[in-house]
Amino acid sequence: MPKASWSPPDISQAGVTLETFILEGMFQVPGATGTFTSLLNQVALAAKLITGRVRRAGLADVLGFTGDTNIQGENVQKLDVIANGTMIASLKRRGHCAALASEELQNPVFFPHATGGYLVVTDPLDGSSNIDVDISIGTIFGILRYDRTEGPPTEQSFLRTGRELVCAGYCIYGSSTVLMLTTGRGVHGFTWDPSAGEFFLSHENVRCPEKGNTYSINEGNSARWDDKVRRWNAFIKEPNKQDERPYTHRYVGSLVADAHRTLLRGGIFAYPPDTKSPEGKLRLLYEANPTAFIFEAAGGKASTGSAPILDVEPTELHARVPLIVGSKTDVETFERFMAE
Ligand code: AFP
Repeated sequence: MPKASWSPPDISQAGVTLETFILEGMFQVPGATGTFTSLLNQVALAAKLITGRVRRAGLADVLGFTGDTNIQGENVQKLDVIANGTMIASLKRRGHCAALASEELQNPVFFPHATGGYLVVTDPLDGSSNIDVDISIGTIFGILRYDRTEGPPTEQSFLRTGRELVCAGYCIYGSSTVLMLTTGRGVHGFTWDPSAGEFFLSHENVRCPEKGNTYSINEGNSARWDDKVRRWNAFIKEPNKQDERPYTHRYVGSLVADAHRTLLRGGIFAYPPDTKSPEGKLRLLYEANPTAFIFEAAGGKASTGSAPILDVEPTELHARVPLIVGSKTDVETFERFMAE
């Protein structure tokens, strides 16, 4: 009989909850007041509540459209509204978040009674078109510090580069629910255990592989790409054993899912500009910046094709940007084609 390769997990390693992990991080910061820790816990609470709604969606009459369109001109799904409302309610509660900018709302939501100095940017439910067909979706968020001595925040307060994020993360509602998080030093992942009602540390100090062999792009847009993107796309599919070409193609159509796979396995995700979306399709503040912040913290790279995403100066709340993220080598190869 073949020897079993599985042995029971080391029970002594179980039990680092997200809350414990965040608290222990706070204890390492001299003078920390607990505000940031508490804010992060509220973001995690929203993720817990949203995962509950997502998991029961087919039973709770929350699938399908509301009949409205959002600021992006997209049809709003019932779960989009629920996720957005959950995020707002959760962040309003403790008064650490002074204002929130969301994909779902034309203008930021201001919390006038807040005393804390943080701003949150979020896509509360990314990948909406996948909701009704049970494909992975997620929540993306980023946290910026806000100097309260400057008076109440305005829309302008959000228009800062991704370098100024103090924290970014996403929660993927996939085959399991996983929350990935970074404050810039290391990326860590926590898996939701519904029986315990807790997120437990499951991916410690994630590093994006230096190079992968998977590419992720909406190939249906190829007629709209420019020649440089087409040349890169042809290159990635050319056979060449030395650098593992042709790459395998994977595309979910939820940024969270495509980014999560790319972060863990390596390779590249690209949403370049095309004739339909000349500025790119993805939103800078609450999709591209948090994703870029995570990839950089994990040793990967995030680019517009010619410059780091984190250096892009936002011109408006819902600005769009080309987004190329993944393994350092793979993103550099893409940039080389764009520079030719
Ligand atoms: P939806 O939330 O409208 O489904 O958009 C998802 C998204 O913003 C991002 O999550 C995907 O990576 C990208 O759009 C997919 O866009 P295409 O459908 O054009 O490939």
